[in-house]
Formats: sequence, structure tokens, C-alpha cells
Amino acid sequence: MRQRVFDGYVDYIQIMDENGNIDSSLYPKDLGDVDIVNMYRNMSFARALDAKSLSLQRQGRAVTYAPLVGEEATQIGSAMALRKGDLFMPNFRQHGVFLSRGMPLDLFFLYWRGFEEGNIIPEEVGGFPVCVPVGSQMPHAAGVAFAQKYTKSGKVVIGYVGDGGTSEGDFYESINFAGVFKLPLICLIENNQWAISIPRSMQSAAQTLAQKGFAAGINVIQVDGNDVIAVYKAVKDAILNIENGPTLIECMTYRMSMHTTSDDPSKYRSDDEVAKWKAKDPIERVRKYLISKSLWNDNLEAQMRDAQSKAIDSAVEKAESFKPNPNSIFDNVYSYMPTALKEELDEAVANNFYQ
Ligand SMILES: Cc1ncc(C[n+]2csc(CCOP(=O)(O)OP(=O)(O)O)c2C)c(N)n1
Ligand SMILES: [Mg+2]
Repeated sequence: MRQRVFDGYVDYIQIMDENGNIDSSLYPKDLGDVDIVNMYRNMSFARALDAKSLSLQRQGRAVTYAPLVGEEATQIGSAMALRKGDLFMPNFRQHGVFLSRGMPLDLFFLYWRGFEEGNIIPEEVGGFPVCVPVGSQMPHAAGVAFAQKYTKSGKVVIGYVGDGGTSEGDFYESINFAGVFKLPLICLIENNQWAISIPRSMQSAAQTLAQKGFAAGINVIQVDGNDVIAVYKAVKDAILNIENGPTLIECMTYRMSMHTTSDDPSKYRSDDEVAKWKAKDPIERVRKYLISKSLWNDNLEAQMRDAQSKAIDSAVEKAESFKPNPNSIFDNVYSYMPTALKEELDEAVANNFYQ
């Protein structure tokens, strides 16, 4: 006897195409014109923040930086679908999520200048600290989701992971745990096609990364990650369906720039590939849509850019006038300070380490 015991499929959704045309059968009913304008503003803001951060790093005014350009729709669409009080667990590239959730921008710049004080996230933002060890944010996301279920808080947790991160044991363990306990977890794969110099094709032989969720028994969907409305809908639907368990959402996007400021992507990928993705730009298509509906014009664009660049400049000024307390990097390592660390602290203070 032979019978089929599992039959899975992965749906892909796109609502706004590259020319700004809408598939009205999928358009979320709760999204008004004002919301799309806000999405456009936030995506533009994230891109402006990105350009400034890169320029600061090149001037020696930031230690390092992981650009988000190209991934704005994935980040803004998902963040804007969350409700007040919901929580997010980032890796190191979700600056757009922080921005949409009201992170004070001076803290953002402070962190990338190398100060941990910038990684203390105000509670109302609902975010956890930047997490650099690949995939390690996911067990935290599952654990925090468990706590929400246990305390019946009603909050949902979204954990962001890269395509590379989905090869880590941490990723599988988290979605497995979340599936078993039906946790209020959304696992969002920000598939930007590269993990530094490793292409998506070398990451997994699976046709989609979304299908990894089958092994954990959770809901799966793949979306055009450069379509802010599709990403919004996928996350909103996952929240509405959270009682039935977690959802794994694979967002198909592209890292248009370098991995971080210490990387040179021209060494491992072609200009043709980058050009192909540039045509799918997440911001351009929304601009086309808004202009076609007379919701946007050059005047509004100029006003928005001016206001955003002023906000960015004043945040940079605040971050650059920050006077660090040299003790803080020594403070939180041990419950009491061992002699060797105390000696390092004294040396740092004696040498005006931060001057
Ligand atoms: C456990 C671990 N291994 C390796 C690294 C070095 N590293 C940093 S980012 C990265 C690639 C991550 O790729 P992906 O998960 O696709 O996220 P992306 O950078 O594309 O946003 C690697 C290998 C690390 N930080 N942590
Ligand atoms: Mg990646």
C-alpha cells in the first residue's frame, strides 16, 4: 500500500506590480489612500536614512553600517501591519522597521557610531536590540512569543531573518517550537537573495524558503517583497490568523547595495543582475501609483525630502554630541567586575578612551 500523507503548496502574492497597477481582488480593505501615502513617506525616509548612514560611515563618523536600500517595502509593509504593542525581533538590517515604529533617530545613529546606548530601545517602539549573530534572534523571538501566550498579552511577535539565516539551526528550532506550541509568532524571511557573497541558490536546494515551514507544521506564504501592499497583507493576514498558529512569510526582495560597509559586491555579482532588480524598485512603483491617483506631486515630494533631511540632520547632530560614559561597556558583562576588567576600565578612563 502506498498513499500520500502530505501534500503542500506555497502561494505567492503580488498586489501592486512594477508599474503601480493594482490587483483589486487582493487589495486589503483596511488600507486607505492616506495609508499608502504614509507607506511611501516611510519608505522614502528609510532610503534617505540609509544614504546618510552610508555617507557618515565613509567619512569616519560611523563604525560600520548594513544598508537596507531595495528592501524598504519588506520592512515598512511588515512594520505598518503590526498593531500597537506588537513586538519585533530584528537582525541587523531592519532600520526601516525601527523607523516606522517610532525609534528616535538619534539612538539609531548612536548605535551605528558604536555606542551600545543606541541599542536601548524605548518600550513603545516594541523592538529588541540589533542582533548580529546570524539566526540567533529567532530563538529569542520564539521565547518572547511563548511569553505572550503564557501571559495572554494578546501581542504578536515578528522575527526577521535573512535567507542566509534560514540555514541556521536556530531558525529550524524556533519555527519547530513555535509550531508545536502554536505561538503568536510571525517569522519573516527577508530574502534579499544574498548572504554576503553566498547567493540564494547556494543557500538551499529547496525551491522556496517558505516551504521550510512545512516541516514545522506552520502556515507558509511567499510574497513579492518589493510590493509594500502585498507584504502588509501577508503580515495582517498572519495576525488575524494567529489563533491558528504561526506563519512563515518569505519576502522576495533584493539587497541593492553592499552587505555592509566592509563588503564589495562587484567581486561576486553581475551588474545585469542588479539592473534587473532595479526595475522592480519598491518605492518607484508606489510613486507611480500615487501620481496616477493624483495623490502625489513634485511639490509634495520636495516638501517631504526637505522635512526628512532636516529630521535626519538634527538626529545626527544629537548623536554626535553624545558624551559616553566609558564605564558602560564594562558594566553589564559580569554581576561583579573581575580584577582584569577593572584594570581595563581604569586604563580606558586614564587614557580618555572616548575623546
Ligand atoms: C553565526 C554567524 N555566522 C556568520 C556571521 C557573519 N555574517 C554576518 S551577516 C552574514 C550573512 C547573513 O545573510 P542573511 O541571513 O541572508 O542576511 P542579510 O545580511 O542578507 O540581510 C554572515 C555570514 C555572523 N554574524 N554570525
Ligand atoms: Mg540575505
